[in-house]
Amino acid sequence: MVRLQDLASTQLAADNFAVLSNGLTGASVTSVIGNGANYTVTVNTGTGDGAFSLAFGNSINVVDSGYNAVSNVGFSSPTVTIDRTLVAPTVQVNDGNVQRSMVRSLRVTFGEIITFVGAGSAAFQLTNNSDVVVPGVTLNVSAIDNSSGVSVVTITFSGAPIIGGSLADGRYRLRTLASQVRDAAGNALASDAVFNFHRFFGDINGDVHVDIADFGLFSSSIFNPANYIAAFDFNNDGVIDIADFGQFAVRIFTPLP
Ligand SMILES: [Ca+2]
Ligand SMILES: [Ca+2]
Ligand SMILES: [Ca+2]
Repeated sequence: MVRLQDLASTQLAADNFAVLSNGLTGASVTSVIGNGANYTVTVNTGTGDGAFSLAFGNSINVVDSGYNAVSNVGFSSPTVTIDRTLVAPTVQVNDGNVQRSMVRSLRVTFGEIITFVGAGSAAFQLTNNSDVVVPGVTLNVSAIDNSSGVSVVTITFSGAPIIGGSLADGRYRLRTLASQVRDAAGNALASDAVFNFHRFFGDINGDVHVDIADFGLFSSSIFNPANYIAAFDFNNDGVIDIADFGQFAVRIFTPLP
């Protein structure tokens, strides 16, 4: 409802109003009903997420009760937020380093504040790249951290296949289940969000091969506490030694299954 004082003789039309939108596509005034000082302005909010407000666009044909032209109508509505979608999350492996030699955590960042429908652990699924759930691996999902203004959770792993805190060698897929996440407006993901990654012990540069490029760094780290590289510590015992080298040696120049 728009109340415009002193416009008692004016018939306003859609083109007297302007929709100021941010992020919305195609927001526009669809009808203006009323006369004199009171109008109901209906706005089609278009598509997408964003916000809009309604303002007076021009004063064409606007006169006051004395039929004097009105040139400066001060009107703007409160801003209305429109949220129709849940932004898909992004996933970071470990701390964001390219290495895939030890995969000990995944950091899932949503584009906004979310809540889980059930337990956080029920919102994620770890499969191989054929979508078969990886047996024996438990996903430990942290509490939601909203301190950055968006929701972030960290996933770590436990279970028999986990050695040194890391997933075993393999090609993986983290699936964020659309049915288990909602934004503040109650929106769900349009579909499950899928993130593909791999783990291959020794692959310090993340190129899915364990080869001479990786060996260069491994050799600088073995028996050299001053150059300890945690991503080469297969058994996570704080040293890079023959036990870790044994694991590196059986993989070099072999393909990741
Ligand atoms: Ca949203
Ligand atoms: Ca490599
Ligand atoms: Ca070690």
